[in-house]
Amino acid sequence: MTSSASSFTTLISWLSLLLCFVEKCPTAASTTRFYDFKVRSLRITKLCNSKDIVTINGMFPGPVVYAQEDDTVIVRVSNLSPYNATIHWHGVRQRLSCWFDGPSYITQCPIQAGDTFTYNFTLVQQKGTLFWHAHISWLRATVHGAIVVHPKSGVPYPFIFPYQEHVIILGEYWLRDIPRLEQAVLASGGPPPPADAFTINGHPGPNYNCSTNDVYDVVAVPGKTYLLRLINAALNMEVFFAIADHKFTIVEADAEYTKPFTTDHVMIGPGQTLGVLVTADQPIGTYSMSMGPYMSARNVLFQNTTAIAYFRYLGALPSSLALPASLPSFNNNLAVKTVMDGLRSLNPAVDVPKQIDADLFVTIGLNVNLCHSRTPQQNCRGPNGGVFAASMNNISFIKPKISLLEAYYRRISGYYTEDFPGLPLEFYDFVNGAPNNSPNDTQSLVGTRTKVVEYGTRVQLIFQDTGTVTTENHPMHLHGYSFYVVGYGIGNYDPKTANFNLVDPPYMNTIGVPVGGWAAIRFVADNPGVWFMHCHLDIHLSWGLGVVFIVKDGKGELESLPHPPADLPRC
Ligand SMILES: *[C@@H]1O[C@H](CO)[C@@H](O)[C@H](O)[C@H]1NC(C)=O
Ligand SMILES: *[C@@H]1O[C@H](CO)[C@@H](O)[C@H](O)[C@H]1NC(C)=O
Ligand SMILES: *[C@@H]1O[C@H](CO)[C@@H](O)[C@H](O)[C@H]1NC(C)=O
Ligand SMILES: *[C@@H]1O[C@H](CO)[C@@H](O)[C@H](O)[C@H]1NC(C)=O
Ligand SMILES: *[C@@H]1O[C@H](CO)[C@@H](O)[C@H](O)[C@H]1NC(C)=O
Ligand SMILES: [Cu+2]
Repeated sequence: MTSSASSFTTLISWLSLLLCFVEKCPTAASTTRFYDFKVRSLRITKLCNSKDIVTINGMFPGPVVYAQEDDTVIVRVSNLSPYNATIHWHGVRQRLSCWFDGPSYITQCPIQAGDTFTYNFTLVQQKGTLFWHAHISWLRATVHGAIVVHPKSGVPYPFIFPYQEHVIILGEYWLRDIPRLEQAVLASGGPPPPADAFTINGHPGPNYNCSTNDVYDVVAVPGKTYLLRLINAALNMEVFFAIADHKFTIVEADAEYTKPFTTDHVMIGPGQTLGVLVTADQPIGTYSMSMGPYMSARNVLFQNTTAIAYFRYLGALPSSLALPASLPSFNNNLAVKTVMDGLRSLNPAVDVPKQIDADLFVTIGLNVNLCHSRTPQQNCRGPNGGVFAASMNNISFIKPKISLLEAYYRRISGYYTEDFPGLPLEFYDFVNGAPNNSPNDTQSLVGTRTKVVEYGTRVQLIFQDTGTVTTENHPMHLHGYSFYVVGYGIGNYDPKTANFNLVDPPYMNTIGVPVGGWAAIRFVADNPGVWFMHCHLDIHLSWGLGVVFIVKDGKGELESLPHPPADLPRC
């Protein structure tokens, strides 16, 4: 670009900024962003072991996808690894583009070794921090990266313009090969082992003996404000995050602006993202940014060490000791509630559905099923010689052999049923009791059941945690939509006492349902397709904590699902 052209562009963007304050923001032309993703299995030397991990373009975490609101993103994924792969664009609402959502056996068959598939979707009215990740087996552990969607040119943030932005991806790392680990855990019927390390942007930090000299750091200029785009890409752990002696102001959650809320820690579950502002307003020094466990379930082994990165002021002596951050203790449920209470939509005109067409009540939790293996020593390692399972309304989801979207679209019968119940079979004391008053009744039913809804249905869904095996905070994620979190509480949901916020509820895609409690969400089912809703702890998803919504086409224009792309993988 010539300098006169660029100053002209600058002038235009200043003018539009001005317009933005005066009137409605101008709609800048949207662009198409192209990315090439190569799935590769290779060695990453910055981690202490020397085995191969599955990556995108040899990077861990993977490349950042940058775009602006309303841009189209085209990503060609070539699978050069020996494993089946798919990529999910987590939080992208995929308006009329369900074919490109990515969950394996839900919207597509896997991209098999040697094959290529091109994802093509538009970020319709979306901006903020999202991420992409593999949505097949447990490959997400290493196959993930950020999606950063900026506002349109000339449209300001509704908060102080940060001096710099940093993506901070929180992860869990295993020294063992992930596909083998998955196979072994699922065959055992028992729980997964804790991760060997937590990681911040791929670095475990000084608490792990392999990486003391290799710590991720953010260099901070005294007095400046930074926007940290936090993403929890961990497989199975919800975590706390804090910076020593610094407070955060949360300004965005799941790529939607929130009312500014200041806190000294955050809790973030797998599948969630938070935009937080932090100002370098402390004495010059090096401050730890720490990530530690939040574990709400009983009797679960977990990684009980913190990953550390540095928030290092310009001018701090390299030898200066990093000040430690204090994190809430691993079972501090109140610290979780405090953060949740602070999440409110910034948008003064939220369009929360006030009338409800479909009122669903769905229990979520763990189960132990009977083990029928002839080699119980190897395969019946769950409690009391059973096998672990997990369910929604007592149904453990079994993934089908073909893509459900294809089965639905081409009317291929026999792969799923349409009888997912909108209510539990029995109402009992879900949190403290047992069905039929029989504490040994921990079993679930298995099936590939879906819930079919008409286009435009206004849905309310209450998630109710159960105490079968153990209560636990489950990060529930819905594909294809954001939803308003209109209420939550502890214990069994009771419509007579439940408090709902229909004024400024946060608009999210993943909600951590309080341990031993409930959460209520609302959304309008106006995006046709086959949409997965599941717990974002991969082990729970593998055990069956998921269900599929089928949203039918509407009658109007732009209300039906387009034809599948020509290169859609086959099973
Ligand atoms: C992406 O989708 C749009 C709209 O459906 C289409 O016009 C375009 O050709 C597609 N691009 C690619 C590279 O597939
Ligand atoms: C740290 O070192 C000890 C002893 O050498 C070893 O047993 C352990 O596995 C190491 N931990 C990590 C995370 O590498
Ligand atoms: C986790 O580690 C902390 C600090 O080392 C310790 O106090 C606590 O007992 C540990 N918790 C569990 C559940 O292992
Ligand atoms: C779930 O289904 C199993 C198997 O049919 C049954 O034994 C159990 O009572 C059911 N539990 C609930 C809570 O409905
Ligand atoms: C990869 O996907 C294909 C198609 O679904 C399936 O037949 C094959 O068994 C899968 N391979 C592995 C290793 O899971
Ligand atoms: Cu869960």
